[in-house]
Amino acid sequence: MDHTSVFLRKFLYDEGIDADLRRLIHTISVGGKYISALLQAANRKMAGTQNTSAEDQLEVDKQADIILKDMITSLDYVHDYASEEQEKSITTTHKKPKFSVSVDPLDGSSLIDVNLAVGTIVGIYPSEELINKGRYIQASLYILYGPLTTLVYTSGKGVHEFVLCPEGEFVLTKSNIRMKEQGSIYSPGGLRSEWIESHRNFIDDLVITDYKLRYSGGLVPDFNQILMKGGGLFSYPALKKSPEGKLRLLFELYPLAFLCEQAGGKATNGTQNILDLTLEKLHQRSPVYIGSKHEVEKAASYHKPPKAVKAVKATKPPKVTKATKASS
Ligand code: FDP
Ligand code: ZN
Repeated sequence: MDHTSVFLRKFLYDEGIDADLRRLIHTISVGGKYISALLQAANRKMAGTQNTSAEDQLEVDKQADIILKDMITSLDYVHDYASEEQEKSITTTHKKPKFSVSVDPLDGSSLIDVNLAVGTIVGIYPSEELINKGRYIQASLYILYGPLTTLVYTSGKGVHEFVLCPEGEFVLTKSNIRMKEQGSIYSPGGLRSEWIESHRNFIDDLVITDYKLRYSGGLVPDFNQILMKGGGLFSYPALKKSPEGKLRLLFELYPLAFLCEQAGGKATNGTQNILDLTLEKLHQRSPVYIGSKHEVEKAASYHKPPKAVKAVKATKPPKVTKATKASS
């Protein structure tokens, strides 16, 4: 950090972001600092409980959720706090609600015991809208806890990266991050034997066209790699036994899809844009193809619904008149 360093708060101010949204993003970044410290304390203890998706919770999963819930809902203009760790969203009684927030407090926690990177994912929505469409999203960010703690954010004016420096500030490291039309790496989630056929064929296509496999098993570091390397594809497909795939629309996919679009990329469920999908239940899942446009569009070409047989317009048979009858 030196005198030219641009702090997150200053950057948001210069971007012309609304003061309440700035305070919300800053508050989340402070929550990220606490979570980063929790992880440093090597807290690998199991909580002995399961989340709504029947996944075993670690102590840090629960603590990360408590930190973010307490900090975010204490802002007197936050309406709903929806967390992947909780069955239902929490609605505050604040008088002048302005934003609702979705949080995946600690994504990829199955990687904690092997010391790989994990992350926090956040989506911010106007509170007057129910969080039921990705297109309502106003800002999104993720915090990646790797060798460095980074925060990657967008409020619809490009994608920017900040690094948590030893002095405790998030400092701008990359602004206006862009993805190329086509990349050269792929991160294929899920078990191959469980993939549906169209997905297997698509991935085989990437393999023979010389895409390099880069996969850690953590959504945040895997997506971050594709973004920072300038393109490529992360996928988690429909599985034979679970056609909705694994990843959650509200907590994981809407925020990353918004970041991806803002960086010039694209995100679909194979055929439809992730941000256009309607959320029917809080913990709804969806298959996902996210990254450079070329790869996401190629995925779509493998997932086309079977062509409907063109209906032949029924034509009335010519009236058989006495005259025509006679001529036949
Ligand atoms: P995790 O179960 O470790 O929390 O959504 C959670 C997630 O990790 C993602 O981070 C990751 O992309 C995906 O699941 C990996 O799942 P599988 O190991 O089941 O393929
Ligand atoms: Zn998650």
